Amino acid sequence: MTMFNKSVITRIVSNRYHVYHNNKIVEAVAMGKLRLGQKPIVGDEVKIEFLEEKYVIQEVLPRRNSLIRPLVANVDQALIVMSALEPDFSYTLVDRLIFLVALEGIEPVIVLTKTDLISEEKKNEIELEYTQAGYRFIALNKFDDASELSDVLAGKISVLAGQSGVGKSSILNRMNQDFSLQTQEISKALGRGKHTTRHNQLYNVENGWIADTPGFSSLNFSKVDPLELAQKVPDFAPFVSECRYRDCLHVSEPSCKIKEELEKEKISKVRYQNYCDVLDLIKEERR
Ligand SMILES: Nc1nc2c(ncn2[C@@H]2O[C@H](COP(=O)(O)OP(=O)(O)OP(=O)(O)O)[C@@H](O)[C@H]2O)c(=O)[nH]1
Ligand SMILES: [Mg+2]
Ligand SMILES: [Zn+2]
Repeated sequence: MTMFNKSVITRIVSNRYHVYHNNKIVEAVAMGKLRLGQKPIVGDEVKIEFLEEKYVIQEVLPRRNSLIRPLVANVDQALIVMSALEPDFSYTLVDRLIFLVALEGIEPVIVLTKTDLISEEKKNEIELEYTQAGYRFIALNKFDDASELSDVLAGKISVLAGQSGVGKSSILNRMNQDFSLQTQEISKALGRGKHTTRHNQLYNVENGWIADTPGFSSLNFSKVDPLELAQKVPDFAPFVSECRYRDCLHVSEPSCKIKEELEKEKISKVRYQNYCDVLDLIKEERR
């Protein structure tokens, strides 16, 4: 396993850094000069030395990328978690998360949880919507041990993204009995008005790292550049170079390849509509 010869920050508690280093987790402090620059975050790869009885982070290596929610660096993929029911499945929410993740150049993997609560037909319908468009898709229920995720996670840094109560922490608990992360019935979580999971931490699973993260309460598109989104929606990406205009938003421009493919049902109508709604949202949020 080459990747984890690297030293990686797995958790930050005030100014103490938990760093995976030489096959174990050590606690380290940051050099004074480090704190003046970019603040290290979970997922950062670091150079670390043992000096005067303690581990000291000497340098943070350049980041490949970083997500803001959750705040994690060097993310290889995001598992977009959505429950089949409780809370209700929402194509809108899944697609908005796909867009945000794709804008960061991070690969989305769709994970449908709580499939024990819906019919096989309904499950298949959701699965087809995403597999047809080329997404990786995994369906889970509470009787699964979640080992289906093993291949997906191996050797990578992954984050779990999804609203509160969809079962993100439950997935990790099923993958490793030692974790015993706190989970909670959604009715209770909503009643308290708080999320069950409240901090960022990377957990070691299947020779990879995965961050359990608090569910979000809202998604913000105000800083998204519509043209960038138009290029990066994964469903559109294979075709965008064939639109007549380089700055095509795929709305009402002539000779738009995306609209052509949409007519031929080669691009999902659901995703296209969700994309158009997000364009409107960007306009509104900018006002
Ligand atoms: N029926 C069913 N319930 C599930 C399944 N997975 C999780 N749950 C339940 O869903 C509830 C919420 O699960 P959590 O794992 O706490 O959800 P979370 O996404 O981590 O929530 P936050 O930490 O608040 O963001 C718990 O009561 C779980 O027992 C499943 O596959 N089927
Ligand atoms: Mg949780
Ligand atoms: Zn176009």
